[in-house]
Amino acid sequence: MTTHYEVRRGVAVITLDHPPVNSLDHATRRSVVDGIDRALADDDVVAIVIAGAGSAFSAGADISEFGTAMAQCEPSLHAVIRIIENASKPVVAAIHGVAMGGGLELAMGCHYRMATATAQIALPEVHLGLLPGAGGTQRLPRLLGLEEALNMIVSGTSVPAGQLSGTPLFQDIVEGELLPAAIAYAREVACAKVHPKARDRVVQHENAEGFLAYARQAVAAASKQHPAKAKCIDAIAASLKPFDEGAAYEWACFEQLQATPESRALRHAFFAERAATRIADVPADTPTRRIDTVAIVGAGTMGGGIGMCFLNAGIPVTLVDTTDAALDRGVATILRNYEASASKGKLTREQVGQRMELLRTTLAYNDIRDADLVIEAVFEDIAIKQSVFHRLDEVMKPGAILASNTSTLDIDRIASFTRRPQDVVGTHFFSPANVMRLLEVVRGAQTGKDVLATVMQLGKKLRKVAVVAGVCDGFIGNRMLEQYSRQAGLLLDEGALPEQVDKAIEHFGFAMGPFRMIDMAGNDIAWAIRKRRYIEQPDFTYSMTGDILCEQGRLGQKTGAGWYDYKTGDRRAYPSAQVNAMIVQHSRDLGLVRRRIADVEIVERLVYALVNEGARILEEGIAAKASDIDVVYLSGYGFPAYRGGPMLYADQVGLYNVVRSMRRFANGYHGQAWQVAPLLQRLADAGRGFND
Ligand code: T1G
Repeated sequence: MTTHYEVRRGVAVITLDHPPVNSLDHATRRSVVDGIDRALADDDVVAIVIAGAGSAFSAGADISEFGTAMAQCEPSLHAVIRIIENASKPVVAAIHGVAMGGGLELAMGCHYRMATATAQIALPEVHLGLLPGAGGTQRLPRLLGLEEALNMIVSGTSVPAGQLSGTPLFQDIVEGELLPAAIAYAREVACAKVHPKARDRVVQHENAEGFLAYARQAVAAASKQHPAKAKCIDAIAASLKPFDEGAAYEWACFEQLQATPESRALRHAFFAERAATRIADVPADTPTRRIDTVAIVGAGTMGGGIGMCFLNAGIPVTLVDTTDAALDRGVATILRNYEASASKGKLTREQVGQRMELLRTTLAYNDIRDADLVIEAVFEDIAIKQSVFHRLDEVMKPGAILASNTSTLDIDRIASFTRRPQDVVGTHFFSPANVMRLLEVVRGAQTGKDVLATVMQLGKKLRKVAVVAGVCDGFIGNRMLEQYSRQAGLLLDEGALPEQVDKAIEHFGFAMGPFRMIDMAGNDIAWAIRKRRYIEQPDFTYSMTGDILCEQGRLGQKTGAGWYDYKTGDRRAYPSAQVNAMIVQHSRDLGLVRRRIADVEIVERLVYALVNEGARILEEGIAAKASDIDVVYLSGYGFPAYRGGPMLYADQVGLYNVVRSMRRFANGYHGQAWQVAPLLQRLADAGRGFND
C-alpha cells in the first residue's frame, strides 16, 4: 500500500507513503482514489485531509514512469485531481517538506491547502524539458497571479511556502503541528455549502498580452535549443481562456515536450546523477566513517576552494601549509570569496563569520592528527606527494581517510607511500572547487568500501555530484578531454581558426569552446601534459600550434594573450591576427592546403572524440556505467544538459551513424586517432546504445 487511511474526529486522513519522496506512481494514484471513494461513502466522515509521510508531501509524478504505459494508466494524475476537485466533501492538503510538480498540482486540485513555512513549493518540470502537465499552468496563475506563476514555472525554482502566505494558494501557514491543524480546519469548513475550486477563479492582469510578450522575448534565445520554457509560456497564456480549453492545450504541449530529445536527455540526466552514487559492489548499507573534522594540506587555489566546500557544509577545516605567508594568502582568498558572495547578497555577514569561525590554520602536521579526513592539495608532483603522504601516514589517527586531490597522478602509487592503502582515495575537485559541482572519486585497488561509501555520502553533503573513477591518466573527464582538445588542434592545422571551432561547439551548446576554455585555465597546463605525452607515447600526434603559442609566452588570460587577445579589465576573447597568421603559416610549413571545414564536422569530431574515449573508459572499467560518463561531462565540463551527456547524445544520434562518421575521419589528417573503440563497434553492430 502506498497510502494510509484513517479517520480522526470525523476527518478521513489519506497519507501518501511511497518512499522516498511520495512520487505519484500508478499504485499511489489508485490508492488515493480508493481513499477518496471510501471517505465519500462514509457518512461519519465530514471532510478529507491529504498529507505526506516522511520528508515530503510529494515530489510529483513518478518520472521513471514517463515513456511507459503506466504514466497514463487510469487513474491518471488528471483523473485523481478531477476526482478530488469534484468531491462532495471538502479536501484539505497538508503540505510539509516538498510539494513539487504533480504533487503541487494535486494540492491545487484540493479545495484548501495548508503548509509549514519551510515547505519547498515548485513546478520544476522545465528542468526535465517538460511543463506542468496536470493543470499546473492553469491553476497556479489562478491562485498566485499571472506574473508570480509564470516566474515560478519558467524558472522551475522552489519557493518556501512561508513566502506565499496570504495568497489564495494557502489558507494557512502553520507554525505548530501541521496535521492536527489541518484536521481542525477541515472540520471547520465541512459545514460550508460550497468549497472553492481553483479552476473557477479567473486570471487577472492589467496587461497580460504585454507581459507575456515580454516573457516570450526573455526566453527566446534559450528556446532554440531548449523548447520547454517557451512552451510553458504558451500554456500559461492559455490560462486566460476557459479552464477546460486551457487544460487541453496544456496537455497537448506536455505531450509534444515529452517526446523531444531534449526532455529525454534531461530526464536521463536527472536519474544519471542519482545513479552515480550507487556503486555496484558497495551495498547501500555499507557502514560509513564519521567525518566531523577535515584537514587540507596545501592552502593554494585548490586547497582553499576545497576548504570552502566543507566550511559551507558547516564542517570545521584546518589548513596546513609550509609557511605563514602561504596560510595567510589562503585564508585571505577564502575571506575575499565569501565577502564577494556577501556583496552579491548570496551570504549574510553573519554566515560569513560563521564559516570563518570554523577555519583554522597550522604549520604543524601534529595539529591535524585527529582529523577524520585529510585532503592533500599540493603541487602536482609525485615526489612532493610522496613526502606529504609519508608524513600523513606517520601522524594521522587510525581510521582517518587520506585523500589526494590529484588530477592525473596514480592513486595506487600514492597509496603505496602509506601503510594504510585501504584508507587512501582520490577526491578530484574541479576548479573553482567552491563552485564546480563535479567530484571524481578515484578508487584505488585497495581503497576500502567503507571509505568509498563515506566519500560518496560526503559528496552529497557538500552538494557535489560525485562519480567514481578507476585509476588511469586523467581518470574520466580529463582523459576524454585530451582527445577532444587534440581534435580541436588538428582542425586548426587543416583549415579552421580558434573562433570558428569555439563558436561551432558553443552553438552545439557547450558553455565554452576549447580555445576560450584553455585560455582561461592556462595553455601551459595542456603544454605540460603534451610534453609528458611526447615522452611516454611518441606516436601520439598533436597539432604543434599549442606548443608554438606557449613558446611565444601566450599562456592565456593570465598573460593577457593566448589563442585570443585580451584587454586589461576585459575578460572577452578577441580573435588574434597574430595567432591566426601563425596557424596559417604552420599549415603551410606542414605542406597542408587549408580547406574550409563545416561546423558540423567540427562538432562531430570534438564530440565523437569524447564518445570514442568514453567507450574505451567504459570497456576498461574506469567508469562503471555510461551514465556516469554523462554525469561527469554534464556537471564538470559544460556539456549541454539538454543533450544528456556525450554517451546519451551518441545514443540519440545512433552509434551506427557515429561510427560511420568516424570511418570518414579515419581517412583524413592524422586519421589514426579515429580507431573505433571495440565496445563502440560492438554496440553499433548490434544496433544498441551505451545507455540501453
Ligand atoms: N519521480 C521518481 N523518482 C524521484 C522523483 C520523482 N519525481 N523525485 C525524486 N525521486 C527519487 C530520486 O531518483 C532518488 O532515487 C530519490 O527519489 C531521492 O531523490 C505531471 C510531469 C524532491 C527535491 O522534478 O527535485 O510531476 O537514487 O536524491 O536530494 O506535471 O528529488 O534514491 O533511487 O533527489 O532529498 C516533477 C524531482 C516531476 C522533482 C528531493 N518533480 N525531485 O531531493 O533526494 S514531473 C520533480 C527532486 C511531474 C507533472 C509533472 C528531488 C527532491 P534513488 P534525491 P533529495
